[in-house]
Amino acid sequence: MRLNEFALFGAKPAFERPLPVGQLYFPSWERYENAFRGIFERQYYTNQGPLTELLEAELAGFLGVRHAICVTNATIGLMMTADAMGLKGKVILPAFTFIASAQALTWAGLEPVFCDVDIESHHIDINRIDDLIDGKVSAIMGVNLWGGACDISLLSELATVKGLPLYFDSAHAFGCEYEGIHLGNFGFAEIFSFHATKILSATEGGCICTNDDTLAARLRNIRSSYGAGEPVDVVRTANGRMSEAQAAIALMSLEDFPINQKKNEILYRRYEQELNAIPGLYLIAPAGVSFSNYQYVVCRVDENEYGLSRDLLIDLLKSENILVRRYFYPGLHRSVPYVYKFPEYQGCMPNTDKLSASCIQFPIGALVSEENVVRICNLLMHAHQISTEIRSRHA
Ligand code: T4K
Repeated sequence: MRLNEFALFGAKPAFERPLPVGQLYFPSWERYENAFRGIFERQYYTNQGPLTELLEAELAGFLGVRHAICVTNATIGLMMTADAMGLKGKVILPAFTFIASAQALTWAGLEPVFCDVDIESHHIDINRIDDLIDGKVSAIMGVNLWGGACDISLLSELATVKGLPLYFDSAHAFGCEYEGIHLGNFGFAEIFSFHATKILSATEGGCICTNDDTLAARLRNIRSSYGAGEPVDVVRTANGRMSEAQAAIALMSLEDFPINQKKNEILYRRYEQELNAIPGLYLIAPAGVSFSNYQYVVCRVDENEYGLSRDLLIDLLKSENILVRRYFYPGLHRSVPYVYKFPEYQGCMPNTDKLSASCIQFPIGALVSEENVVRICNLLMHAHQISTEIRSRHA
């Protein structure tokens, strides 16, 4: 390919319809219509209706967990969990995650303590946690990223030794297994996201999983009086209810999970095969899990080897209608408001800084085919081959 065959330099975009990174697995119109007809016939739209009850039972059965508590979205689930666990003071979490992981703590009146991540796995660097623990730290929150997981065994061991409760933001990890056990069963609680861009979708939605009956009772009371069961003492309540419309979509999505996971895996393997031949692009394998949902295709761009910076590559691909993203940018320690509140973190998160400057997420999910993956990778190879020209023309 020559320079003027790229859309960035005037050609027609390679893809007519934009290819997003989000999963966007949705049921057929007929299934959707049928489910919604039921809701409208019952004239019962929210407040722990029959579909939400059914979804909670099905999720608990699928994951093998005692309690699956459905909520409006994962962010409110994270806020409610911090409150229900009675956390005070500070909570340790990785600096390389989505802003909601930290903002949920801020909403719960807690101070996030940022920990750098492991450069290979992208997960919290367990060796750095000890130095961050002081008398004010009341918990550790692991974040399970990219369809992978933290080193849960080591993290649990450390939390036990330090006498700190451990819980997980598992927004990316629905359906994944660690040593053959579904995520959702680890720590005090795990929170999943059912956002449209996740493999299990309720358009918006989420779920808190726990095997702790007391915590579950508190969470149900905090969520709202509906579906709460026995009232228990909680400091505050909220409205974190999942509507029947959300539950209907999530039920169909759960039914489709095996097919959608398989499709993702096939696409991931195709990326793996194609990217292997391109210098400077390194695909990140889902860390630590025995089974992955392959929800994200994350790649590290080595600018020197590939020939283009990560950000120039993003501009190039977006102009071709390949809507790649740079999750997570910037690291939380450089994000507002934390960059102003905690200037002491600057310079202390070298791995988070490296990853947020070099990671790129490629499209995967319902709207992507194997043929699309091959075309994307061909473009990537061609861009590498004429990277010097691209750089000088773009300067
Ligand atoms: N913890 C972690 C580690 C998380 O990653 C997240 C959320 C949370 C907690 C909180 O979970 P929730 O409270 O959201 O349940 C997205 C999502 O909004 C967010 O859920 C997700 N993580 C985050 C990583 O990404 P954006 O703003 O970067 O993506 P967005 O909505 O622009 O969508 C991505 C792509 O998908 C775009 O190319 C457009 C396309 N798209 C998206 C939607 C929603 C469509 O084509 N159609 C659609 O309907 O945040």
